[in-house]
Amino acid sequence: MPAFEMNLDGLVGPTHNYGGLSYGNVASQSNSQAISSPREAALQGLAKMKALMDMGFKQGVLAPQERPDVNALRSLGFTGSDAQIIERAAREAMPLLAACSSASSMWVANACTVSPSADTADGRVHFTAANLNCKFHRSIEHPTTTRVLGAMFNDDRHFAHHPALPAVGQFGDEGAANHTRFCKGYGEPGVEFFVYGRSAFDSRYPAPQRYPARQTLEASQAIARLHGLSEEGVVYAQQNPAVIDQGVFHNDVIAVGNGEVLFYHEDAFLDTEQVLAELASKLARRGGNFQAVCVPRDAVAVDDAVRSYLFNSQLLSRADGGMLLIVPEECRNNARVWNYLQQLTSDNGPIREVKVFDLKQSMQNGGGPACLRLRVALNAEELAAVNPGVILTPSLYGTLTSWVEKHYRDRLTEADLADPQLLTECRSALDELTQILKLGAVYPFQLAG
Ligand code: SUG
Repeated sequence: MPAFEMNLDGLVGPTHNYGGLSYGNVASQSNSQAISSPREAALQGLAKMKALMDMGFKQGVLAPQERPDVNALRSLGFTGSDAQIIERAAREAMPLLAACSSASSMWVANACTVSPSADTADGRVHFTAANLNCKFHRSIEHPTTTRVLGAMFNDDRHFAHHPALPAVGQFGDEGAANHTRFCKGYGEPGVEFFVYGRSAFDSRYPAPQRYPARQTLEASQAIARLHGLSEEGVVYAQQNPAVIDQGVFHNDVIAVGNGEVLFYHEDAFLDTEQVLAELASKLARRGGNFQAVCVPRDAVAVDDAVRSYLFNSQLLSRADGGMLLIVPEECRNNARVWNYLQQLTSDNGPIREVKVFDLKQSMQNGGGPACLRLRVALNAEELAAVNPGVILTPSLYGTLTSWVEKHYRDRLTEADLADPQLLTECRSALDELTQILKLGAVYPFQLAG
């Protein structure tokens, strides 16, 4: 049966702003309090989705979340009407209002971990929403994420949904950003590669000194168990703690893989040789020929990788078998990275082509092309079971563009978050969106009562 990889991109929500909320994420910290443009952010994301659709890739849309999250503020002791809650939080606890207003669910590489049916014990596609436990503003995403994924992949015969892992740092889970699947073909059993930043229960593992390691080994192991993955189909690797301390807060900031190819930085992992050998031998037992493309630190330093987001790119299989790398504009603006990319595509390796996208609004918060998409490998029968409302078509692209232009502000500052009208705008936009995407009721304001 034919199989595909579908990219689901997060639609940027109407409250996109620069809250400086992610310690350890250099871009989020350095653009704190900059003026954002939610409208431009959403249109930049839609332009990337359209370009991939036009190139023939399967492309879907993942809906944003209701923000500000007044229920989260209620759980922190704010009372009264929604407007009163927002006004009081703005007066007394602006950092909490900013956290509850973040549009961070746009980075859907962190929405969940997905294991395709060819890898799982029960032959279904498994999804586990990420608890995103390291940052408060992200930890409030998973209940809605689970409902949205349930509405998109709504067929028990093909899709299994697991709630997020326990909400403690020991099971800190950041979803697909630390998970890569290698395979010969998307419909064939593959090797799932889990990269963690620390162990929560075993002090023999090293850990970063400066910035947090968001993903634990124990969280990755729990996901593999929940999804029914077999020992032969899993490889665990520890991220190099030194690169976390240089701003590599997820593995997808330093490595990306697709099919039989891993594109990674020389400093990405601990015990690199052993990790590569295990990937190669496990993939060989699945019939695949593992190819590792290493970017040497002499060509691109970790700092250049973090600033340009070279590795936060999408690695896609073209119909002719060559691979295409989708990179952010910041890669072209960095001479070392751009020179490296010119050489990479001319040396007859697996990566043949580079395409550049302007995603500046998201990039300024540390979210590149790969952060904005969730990959789901599906066979033809499973693809037919996906809610068709979320699959991008030229007409849906047109509808979503007009929807953004109708509902989104062009400019947002921290002071604007204090305006209760923003919640009203967000709710009316999302109410319309659930009808456009045929999701049913998924948001707290639609479920209340
Ligand atoms: O979790 N930024 C996100 C960026 C996530 C990127 N995702 C991947 N690498 N897959 C984060 O740090 C910043 C929000 C703010 O500061 O306003 C933020 O949450």
